Amino acid sequence: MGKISNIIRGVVSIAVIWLAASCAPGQAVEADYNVIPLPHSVRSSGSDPFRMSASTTVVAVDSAQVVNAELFAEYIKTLTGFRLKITDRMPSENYIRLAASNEDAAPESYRITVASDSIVVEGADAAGTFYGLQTLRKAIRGGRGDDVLYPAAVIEDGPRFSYRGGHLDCVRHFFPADSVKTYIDILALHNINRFHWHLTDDQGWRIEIRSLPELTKKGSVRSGTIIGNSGQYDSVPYGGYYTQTELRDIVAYAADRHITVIPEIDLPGHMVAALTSYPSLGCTGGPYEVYRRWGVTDDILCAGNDSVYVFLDKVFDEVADVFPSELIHIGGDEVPHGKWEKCPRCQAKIKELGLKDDARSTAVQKLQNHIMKHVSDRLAAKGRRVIGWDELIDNGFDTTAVIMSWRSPQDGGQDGAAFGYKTVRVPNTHLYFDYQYAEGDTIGAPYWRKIPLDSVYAYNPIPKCFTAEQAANVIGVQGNVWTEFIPSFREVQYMALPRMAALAELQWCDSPKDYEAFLVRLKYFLNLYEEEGYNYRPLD
Ligand code: TNX
Repeated sequence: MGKISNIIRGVVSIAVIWLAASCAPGQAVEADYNVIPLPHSVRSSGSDPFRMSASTTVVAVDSAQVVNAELFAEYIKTLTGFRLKITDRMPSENYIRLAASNEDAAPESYRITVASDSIVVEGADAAGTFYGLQTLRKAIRGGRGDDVLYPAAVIEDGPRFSYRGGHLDCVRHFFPADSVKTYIDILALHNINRFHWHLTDDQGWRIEIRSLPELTKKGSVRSGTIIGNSGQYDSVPYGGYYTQTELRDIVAYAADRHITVIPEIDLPGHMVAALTSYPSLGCTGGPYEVYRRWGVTDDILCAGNDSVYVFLDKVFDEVADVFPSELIHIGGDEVPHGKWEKCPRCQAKIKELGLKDDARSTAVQKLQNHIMKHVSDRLAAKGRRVIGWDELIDNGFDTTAVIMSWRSPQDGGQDGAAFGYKTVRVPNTHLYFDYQYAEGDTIGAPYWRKIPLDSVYAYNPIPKCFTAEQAANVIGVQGNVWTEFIPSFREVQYMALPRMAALAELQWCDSPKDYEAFLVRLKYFLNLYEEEGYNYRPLD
């Protein structure tokens, strides 16, 4: 009997200890608002902190805020292990309330008010609320399973640039839809709001166009790939493309994260995959072969062939149908005009249009402008606007186009902003994340220029010599990840991270110039990469 009661007593006391442990407040870690990008202003209010725990409720009323709340709950689960409840009814305390009522504020801005019993995140719009939640997420500096103590404060924040871009080339190497979604998650973590998606090039056509089935049937596969820079080729067929169902799904996935997908159909050069699919689109009629190596080729769309314009109409009608973005990227880079000089149909077109060399552009450059303008007009009729590489300026495109400035003046590039164009700056001297970080690297493009983290951070999107008007033309900044030398998605992440963190501050903060302070914030930010399972280049 005594033995049994001892056993019972033992079991009871274990149960009591277990109950006490599970009801007692857990450990807590203190949050820190020194995140990336650094918020504009943080005013501490000195009262007790807010304690976020498994019993905290997120209050979201309208559908956009419910999406924000669900994403936030996922982020917090990854970092803490507990899942926040979401409700549309206000509890009396211990809640995080999401609102988009701060209507006078600038787009995408937010205010967070942290008190001991609640946090209120007020966005100027749903995107602003999302960025506020990102700040709360990023403020957690570790401690899985622990509660989080948010210091009482008022945080006011908003972006410097309205266009904050991240680019990915899914042609030179193909990354399946799930990887693209992960890339979008990575962009969202950096408060980036535009995903520039490079979908066509010489080495593959990666977007389903239902009225032109050969584009993906033939054009999405190359018969082999150059091995590194060696001049040797493998003979492994390489391909892939996104169906329109996948594309729409990705557009919606990005929209939930307040990211607009800008598709790029690169023309009239970088088109060998399309020429292989429909050889009559070229000046010579081919035959063509989906490119197995990198670089620039003379084979481009024939601008004297009327069926090329019909082809482009079909492509862009479907592109506009799948992608709701106002801006559609039409490429325009690296176009040798040799074939047009010799092509009787192109020469006839030049004559017909009365194109002549002048100080700004040659006749063939103007012919390129004609084909770009055709696409632009078609898209304008649908309420869209084109964005293209800075070669558009040389060819004489009018200022309705947004210019993506990639070349430095030494490479013949012109800054659109100085010429009156709305401009996104993505200089290959600072913001090309395909370039290796440092001498001796084995991952990434082995070009002579190396782009270390500090040189990304040092980039100044608005040169001192700009007038106020020119400065106002700079609508944003972007980082590009071309993938000639980046075969896997793990390596894409390594090349982008942490340079994208430096980019995020260029895009968001007014004057991100204290590199040492950035590095301190970055040390904690890298924990987020770890927790999310992202691959990144460790700091030197
Ligand atoms: C130039 S940037 C290109 C791309 C290459 C890249 C490599 C631009 C408009 N054209 O086709 O992939 O350099 O860094």
